[in-house]
Amino acid sequence: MTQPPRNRETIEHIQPLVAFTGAGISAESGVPTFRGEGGLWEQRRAQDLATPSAFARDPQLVWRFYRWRRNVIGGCLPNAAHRLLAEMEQRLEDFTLITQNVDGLHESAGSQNILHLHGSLWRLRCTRCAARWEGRDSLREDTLPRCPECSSLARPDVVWFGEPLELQLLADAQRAAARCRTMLVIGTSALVQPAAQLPMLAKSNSAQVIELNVDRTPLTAHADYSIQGPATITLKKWWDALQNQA
Ligand code: BJW
Ligand code: ZN
Repeated sequence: MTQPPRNRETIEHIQPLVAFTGAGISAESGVPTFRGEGGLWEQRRAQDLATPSAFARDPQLVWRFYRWRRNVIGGCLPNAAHRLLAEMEQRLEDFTLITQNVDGLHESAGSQNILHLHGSLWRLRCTRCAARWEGRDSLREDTLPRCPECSSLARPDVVWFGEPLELQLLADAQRAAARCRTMLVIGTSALVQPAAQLPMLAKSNSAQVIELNVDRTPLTAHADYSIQGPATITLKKWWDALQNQA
């Protein structure tokens, strides 16, 4: 179905609520998405930049890509959709934010409890020991970042293709998806596993799944409602309609 929900629901009826976000929520902040027109993988091959073997082969190339992303995203601000999700966290008793995004804009908007399935662009980790650290400052272009504990090569603390998601994090996300009454799926192509299973998990446990996206995705046919349009507009419309029912 591609029309907005009638919103017979009130704030109580939609909880537990899970918001599950992807790159599309940050598109209106100027953050490039991955797929589709102008997406990162349109001009580049993911297997050359976002896999462990790419990093082993050419860490300079991979770090150049991540330094560039950090520079672009460092200049982006959260948008109205990020801010509204942060407000929902304050207003609702049972709200969970699950994101695939590594850009940090949910935190900048004020969201506090976030399950970051694919890590963070603003954290680094050691390729040898267990060290992990925040690294927001710009990274020198002439040298590769090193671990402060053991001086081994550092890598972005993100999840690349072929790498497992952090077990506890995935379990927490699956638990939230399985117990929610409503899941908002915002700005994701719903292609990348295992994250893409979360809406289906919610659905198979009788949640209402509402997709907010500018385009159709493989999830569209399974969603209870699919609201087409930019997230800043559709999320506000959905939330405002809910307030008017209260
Ligand atoms: C808007 C909008 C607006 C725009 N408003 N909407 C074959 C079949 C099935 C699975 C596999 C397979 N081959 C390989 C796999 C597994 C693989 C996978 O899923 N591949 C598929 C692509 C085929 N998955 C993995 O490898 C994962 N790990 C794994 O499976 O481990 C198994 C394992 C177990 C035990 C031991 C070892 C391994 C890991 C996946 C990691 C993904 N990493 C990335 C990079 C993160 C770091 C970085 O940023 O560099 O995560 S890839 C990239 O895709 C990033 C994203 O989080 C993720 C999802 O993308 P997202 O968010 O959906 O963005 P887009 O660009 O795709 O979509 C944007 C959407 O927004 C679009 O729909 C637009 O229409 C919409 N939009 N503007 C609303 N204003
Ligand atoms: Zn180390």
